[in-house]
Amino acid sequence: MNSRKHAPRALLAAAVALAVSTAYGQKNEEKPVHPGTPPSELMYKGAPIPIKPEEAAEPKAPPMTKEELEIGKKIYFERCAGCHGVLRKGATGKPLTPDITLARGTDYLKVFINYGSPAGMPNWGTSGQLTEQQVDIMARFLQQPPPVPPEFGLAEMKATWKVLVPPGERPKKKMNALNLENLFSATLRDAGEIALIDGDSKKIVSVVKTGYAVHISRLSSSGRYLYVIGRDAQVNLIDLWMEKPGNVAVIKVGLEARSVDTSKYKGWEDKYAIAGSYWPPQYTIMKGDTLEPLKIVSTRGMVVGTQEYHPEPRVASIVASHLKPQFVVNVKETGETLMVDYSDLKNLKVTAIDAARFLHDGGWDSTKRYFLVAANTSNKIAVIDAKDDKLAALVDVGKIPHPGRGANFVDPKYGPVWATGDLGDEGIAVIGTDPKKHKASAWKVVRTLKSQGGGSLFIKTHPKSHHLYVDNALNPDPKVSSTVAVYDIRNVEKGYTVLPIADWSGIKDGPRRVVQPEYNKAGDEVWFSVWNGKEQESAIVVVDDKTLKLKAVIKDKRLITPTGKFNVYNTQHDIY
Ligand code: DHE
Repeated sequence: MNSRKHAPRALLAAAVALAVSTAYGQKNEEKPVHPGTPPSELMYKGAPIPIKPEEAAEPKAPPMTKEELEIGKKIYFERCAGCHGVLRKGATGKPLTPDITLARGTDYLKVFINYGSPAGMPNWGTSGQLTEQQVDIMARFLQQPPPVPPEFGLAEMKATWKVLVPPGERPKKKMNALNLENLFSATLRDAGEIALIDGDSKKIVSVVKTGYAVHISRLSSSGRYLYVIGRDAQVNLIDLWMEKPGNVAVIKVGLEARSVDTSKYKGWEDKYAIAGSYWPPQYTIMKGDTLEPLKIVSTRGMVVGTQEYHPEPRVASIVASHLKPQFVVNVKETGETLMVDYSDLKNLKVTAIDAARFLHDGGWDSTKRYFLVAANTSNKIAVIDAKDDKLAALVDVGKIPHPGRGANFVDPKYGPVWATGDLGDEGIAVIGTDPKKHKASAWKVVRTLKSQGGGSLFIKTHPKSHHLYVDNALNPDPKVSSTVAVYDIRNVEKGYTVLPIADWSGIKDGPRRVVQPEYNKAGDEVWFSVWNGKEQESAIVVVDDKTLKLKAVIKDKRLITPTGKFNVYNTQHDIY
């Protein structure tokens, strides 16, 4: 039946996002209400986006009261937009535009929102997640033209931009006794903060206020400056040379964002920072030491392959090239990788490489010539050649690859390889990365390892280690999501050892998701977050990489919802 094919799918996805109505750690998160769709996928895609309802303009055709529209907007931006896009044109989720929803009508939509469907539509009404009134509001809201949040140009950015400590008033040399190279910046997601943790003593040195739901930290080329981006598109610049490292500048580059990096090419060290936004779809190049916005470039344009216009192509991962004065900017919905030459911002040269749709996260190969980026719901890894500025390959992998920055190691049989885990299945794709000496295996999946299951977010190794760690943070089985699998890269086919990280933390309650392995500078310790709800205790567990035994547990009241951790040295030098 046609109707079951289209509207339910669209609504399914909307509801999927709605299903994730509660962020991690809240009470019903372990209660999946999504028959047919793995909870891991739903949880990951359905994170609320930080656009405030009042920031979205009024829709034009409202057979709804103003109050109802506000409720609809709020529910949509908090629950649905992360998956379906702010403009409802579909992103990783299906489109929910009026041409689809109007044809279905209110009663039809209500039934689906209320009861769900075997295809995966959650039973929002009958599960009690939405009231009857909310179901009715959403059914009508989805037939309205999507409200459009405002643009965010130079004037808006400048209005948010603050230099808290001007460069001239900053220290001329490092004023603290910290071993900066082994410092970790840990995301405290739901606190809107990062914790700076001394890798040697494992003590929190400082907790710094940042944007809402911080996403990642990256280092300047020199290692002095730390850049942190929040989901609300706030960039914080932290000076690690200060006696107590803290914020020296702050700016908002939009309403929603995920990525930040800094210029690393010789002669341009610490000069520029770049941040990519989800809304508005654009990237912003800023002065490295003040965050002054210098150049804003929209990413709206045509999708690779179909060459149709997309109004909201979000900026996913960004990485700085070591080979040229270039930023590698990956645009999700159009599937283009933009090689942005920052040597002349007034005459900006951008090489647009057709990769594949849904570009997300990725990392360099060991030579730092090739950037391997997941085109996640296309189930591909795109290999970008940053020397010749072209696509080297598109590699088919498993379902929804999610590498973080991936893992580089030398495979005894196939030579240098890079690996990614999958969110959507249990596979780990090991891809050959050496087209010179191992031509036959270059850009091919040379091995597919089996992990503990789906829901893998991050994989990690270190040049000095012979271990490969794979988390399964979003696996629905708590036994899996609270542990980590380790492979011996000298014999990866031998299978994995499971480390009970969450048990080692001593924490008994909560989902205790084990997420994002990160090495210390020496490459002999691996840090894992034990990520619990905001009101619950969380921890960071440190494992001795040689013995695979517990080395330390970092617990502190301030350690609220730790997710990513970024070792200064490894992040600065792209070691993974
Ligand atoms: Fe992330 C990296 C986007 C959900 C933790 N995340 C990234 C990057 C992107 C991205 C584009 C790459 C940045 C770069 O390298 O420049 N993440 C998104 C989403 O759009 C998504 C799916 C949903 C959302 O609404 O945000 C999402 N991410 C999550 C989570 O749920 C995680 C687990 C916890 C959280 O903070 O919300 C999470 N993402 C991370 C981490 C990294 C990351 C820890 C960096 C990994 C690294 O080792 O570099």
